[in-house]
Amino acid sequence: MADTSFLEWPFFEERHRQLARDVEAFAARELATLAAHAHDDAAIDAACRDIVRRLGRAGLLAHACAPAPGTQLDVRGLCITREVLARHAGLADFAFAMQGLGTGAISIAGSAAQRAAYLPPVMRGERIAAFALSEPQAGSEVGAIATAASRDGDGYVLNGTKTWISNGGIADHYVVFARTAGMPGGKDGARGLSAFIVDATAPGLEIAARIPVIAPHPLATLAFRDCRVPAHALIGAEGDGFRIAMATLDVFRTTVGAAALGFARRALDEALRRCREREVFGRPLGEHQLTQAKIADMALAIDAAALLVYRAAWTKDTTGRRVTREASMAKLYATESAQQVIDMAVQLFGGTGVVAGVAVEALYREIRALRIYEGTSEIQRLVIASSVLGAAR
Ligand code: COS
Repeated sequence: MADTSFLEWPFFEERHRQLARDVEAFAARELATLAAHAHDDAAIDAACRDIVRRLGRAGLLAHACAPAPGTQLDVRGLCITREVLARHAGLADFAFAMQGLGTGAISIAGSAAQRAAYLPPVMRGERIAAFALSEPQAGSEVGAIATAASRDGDGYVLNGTKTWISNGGIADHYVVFARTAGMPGGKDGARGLSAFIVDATAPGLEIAARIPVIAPHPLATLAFRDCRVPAHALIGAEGDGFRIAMATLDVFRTTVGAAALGFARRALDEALRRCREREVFGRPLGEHQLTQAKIADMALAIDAAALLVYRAAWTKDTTGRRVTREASMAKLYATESAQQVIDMAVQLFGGTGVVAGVAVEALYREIRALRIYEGTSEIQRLVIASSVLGAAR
């Protein structure tokens, strides 16, 4: 049984503790019976759609969006849900998280009409959302985005390529960041970006390629060829795109930390079981001091990560202010330390730890991308340093 004593920390209200119990009950009820997804694309896509529908029916996707104008995303709710789901099944965490990330810009900056049209079906699990920021030449450097959105009559025409798009191919809409002014790269590259909601059925939008990854989930490259969207697809005003993307990442980077935390907690649970069950040199593994050192390091890393994740979430929820530094610290520390925690768990399992399909082997694959997506560890260090140096000026 996972340690849930962190829920007694003052960051949480009773509704958060109840949410943790609800997600736990959902996982026990719905995820245990979910067929282990095969490594073929169709089965993975079907599993994702199924999980989204189940999350919607259970009411858990209500925590992924902020439908009422003037309200904000509940970052602690997002984090708790991701943490608990990640402890049980990486694909369930992925499916939940993308419903939030793929509507984050609408929850944060959407008009009343955009909220009403897009958020309720996503919260019911009836429609699938995706976030399309990265491009082949614009990953870390958002200001290098080259996808163009040209004003044309009463709408915009999009041309360009987006890649590493989670839910690519199964999403019903994509929030796409494209250039309405200025040139890619350079000092002013971040200005002139705008955010659009593009329905998957928009003519001129195609799935150019499926990308197979280490922990399989739907991931694709999208091509926009004279893809026309109406003027009301624009989120906020022209030129707001960079700010909207960053504000979305300020929320979701913290939740990536929470997912990493869920993976790390699961690794510790597995390691503790191994310590009880495995005997070596005539004693249980857990009675050896070298093992105890690992267990101590794992538990310490988990608590430190949890403090950073829930500090960032609590600060955003209770102040509403920009939490760029706190979110970057949470993501950086939680993902990097989870990788180490999981690696230690694999080591404690010995040869069994690298057998395809065992829990710690799956965690070892699941964690890796979290140190890259939504801002690499290197970008998080740049963001933290820039904030610390700026404050000292
Ligand atoms: N919230 C609101 N506004 C923000 C912001 C935030 N979190 N971060 C920056 N801004 C504003 C800045 O205040 C600045 O405004 P002004 O032009 O009015 O001064 C503007 O946006 C540009 O900011 P900055 O100069 O910091 O932008 P840079 O081009 O230097 O880029 C980094 C900053 C590198 C941090 C950004 O490009 C980044 O986060 N890259 C990683 C992207 C990423 O996560 N990719 C993964 C894709 S999602 S899977």
